[in-house]
Amino acid sequence: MKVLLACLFAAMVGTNALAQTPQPATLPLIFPTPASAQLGKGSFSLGKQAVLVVAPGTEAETVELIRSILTYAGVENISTAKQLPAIIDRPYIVIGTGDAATIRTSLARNGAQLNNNAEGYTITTNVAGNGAIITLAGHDADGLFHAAQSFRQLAQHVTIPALVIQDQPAMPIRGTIEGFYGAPWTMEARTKHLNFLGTVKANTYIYSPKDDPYARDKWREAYPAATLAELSKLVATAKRNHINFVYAVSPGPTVCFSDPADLKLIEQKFEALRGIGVHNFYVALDDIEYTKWNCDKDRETFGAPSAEAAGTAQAKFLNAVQASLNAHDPQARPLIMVPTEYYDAKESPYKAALRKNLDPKIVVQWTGTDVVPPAISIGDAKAATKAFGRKTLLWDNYPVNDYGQTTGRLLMAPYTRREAGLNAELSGILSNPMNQEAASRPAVTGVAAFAWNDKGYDANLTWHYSARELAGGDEQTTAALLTFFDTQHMAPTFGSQPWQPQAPALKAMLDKVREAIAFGNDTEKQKAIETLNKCANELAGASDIIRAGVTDAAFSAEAKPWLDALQLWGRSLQLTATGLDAANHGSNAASRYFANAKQLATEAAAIQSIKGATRFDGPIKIADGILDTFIADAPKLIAY
Ligand code: 14T
Repeated sequence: MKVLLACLFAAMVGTNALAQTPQPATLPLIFPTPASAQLGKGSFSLGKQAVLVVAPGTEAETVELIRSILTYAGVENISTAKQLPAIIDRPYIVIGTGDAATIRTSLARNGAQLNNNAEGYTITTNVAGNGAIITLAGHDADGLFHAAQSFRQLAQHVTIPALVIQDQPAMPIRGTIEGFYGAPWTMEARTKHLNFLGTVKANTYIYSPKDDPYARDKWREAYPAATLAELSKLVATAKRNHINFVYAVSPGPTVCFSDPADLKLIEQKFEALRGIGVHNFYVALDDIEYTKWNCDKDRETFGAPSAEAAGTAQAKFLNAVQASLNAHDPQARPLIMVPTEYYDAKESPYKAALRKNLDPKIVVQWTGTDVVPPAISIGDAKAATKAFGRKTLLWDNYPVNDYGQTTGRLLMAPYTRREAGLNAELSGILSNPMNQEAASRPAVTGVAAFAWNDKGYDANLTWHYSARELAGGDEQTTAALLTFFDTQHMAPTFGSQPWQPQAPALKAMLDKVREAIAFGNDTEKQKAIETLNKCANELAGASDIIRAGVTDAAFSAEAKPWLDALQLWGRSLQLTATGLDAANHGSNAASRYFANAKQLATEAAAIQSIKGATRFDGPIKIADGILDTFIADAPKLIAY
């Protein structure tokens, strides 16, 4: 184990490849946390030769995925066999779904039961003869794909312990809704996102960018053939990753609910997307005026405009859309909608009308007790179930950064304050991410992991996992990323109180420095200033480490102004530390250091977000309220 000197986020481990003596087997950490994982006896290494036993009916792409995992883990020669032989002389990997006899036999041989839940899977690993038997058994094709994702993490260990994993999702719907204002993701970003979603056992991506004109302002117009061709590629990428691609239309600003011609236009829009393989549709009715009609016919049909009349009109319209989906597509999944009152679960005439009239099959989304709530409890979700007349699908407005309070911010704190046990009251959770796709992954990883296993979810460990993933496993880059995330920890609400504090790790360190300077003896003061200096070096160096170390260059590109600003703020803190050291030694050189620190802080605070990257442009914020305050206060702490 190598221990790196670090201040805020120490690199915990190096590699255990250097372990000299045999170590006891340890339980591997897998994300999302499996429903259950138990160590057996012994452990083994994959080595250079392995045999793959593929049960009939296994998806070719999953077989390829498992082959690439083995190759990445160092297996040079993968042969195949139809079944397990009597004598095992190397690792055998048996893969398939529960309906295959091979799988049943292999599980039985390992004393494990097949998982019986949709998307569930069982993994057993056992030492056998001079080799091992690894069984990846999916309840269904999705389950086997998820098993492969867990195996990817297991195979990164130099030694793999004997174990049994039984795993299945706590919530049936997990993933993201590209539902923000401002620059939509590029097709390339979406492709990477879908590939990423597959790795965190998500199963849903909803296409609903507010700024796609053909989905909102010009919803009545057909997509240009070129756009449809690009969307078609995305749908295929989603399918490969066992992600349900859902297409959303937002007709609210102009739709005439009682006009059959508008229903027909929605059908045509969906028909075009069905042509490229979409079988799940969505109608978004958020952020519209519901106390006026868009046409006279609605007044004739539903009476004077009111919230209640809007609820009835929307429900009838959506029921017709649902009926049409049933009629046109035997594979159709239930329609999903977001209502106009999506931001609370309070009883109201609108919600009562919706509840009373809306086809019970239709899935309803809701964001919590506010558009961006401070927390979400089981009680909140229960109230939503009651108000909307069905279990809701949570639209979680985290880490979305398209509203005023998020100007100049990336939202990179761990995903927290959602109560364990929400799985009993929600059909699932979809995260509304940031305009920055790669930077959204830590939060989305949290959402997917929580929705997979809310009771076993650990926010901090999952956050570390997501940093390690972005860092391609490199510990120094992981630590630098976590240092950076800490400076983007603040999560605003729609109110004045943030729901996540800014820079808690940095604040804890700076607080200690302040206390040592105020209360400490000479040695303690000196030590505190040294610590400060070390942390400042880390802040100042993090950006270059990140730029050199992240595996997806898109992350550094999206975060460019933040990384630039972090570097300057770090240098400003370095000068501050040097200034404090000088002051502590009674040297009036301190004033020059402090002045330079101030100059750099001013430069750092002037850095602007990339024009047009988010809905609101503005100055980049780095650990605001923490770092700026300390740098401003430092010259007053020690008399010189
Ligand atoms: F439908 C929803 F669940 C929802 O959240 N709608 C929008 C969403 O597109 C946006 O990304 C999100 C965060 O800003 O909030 C909703 O948009 C609003 C809502 C407001 F109350 C934008 C401005 C508001 F004042």
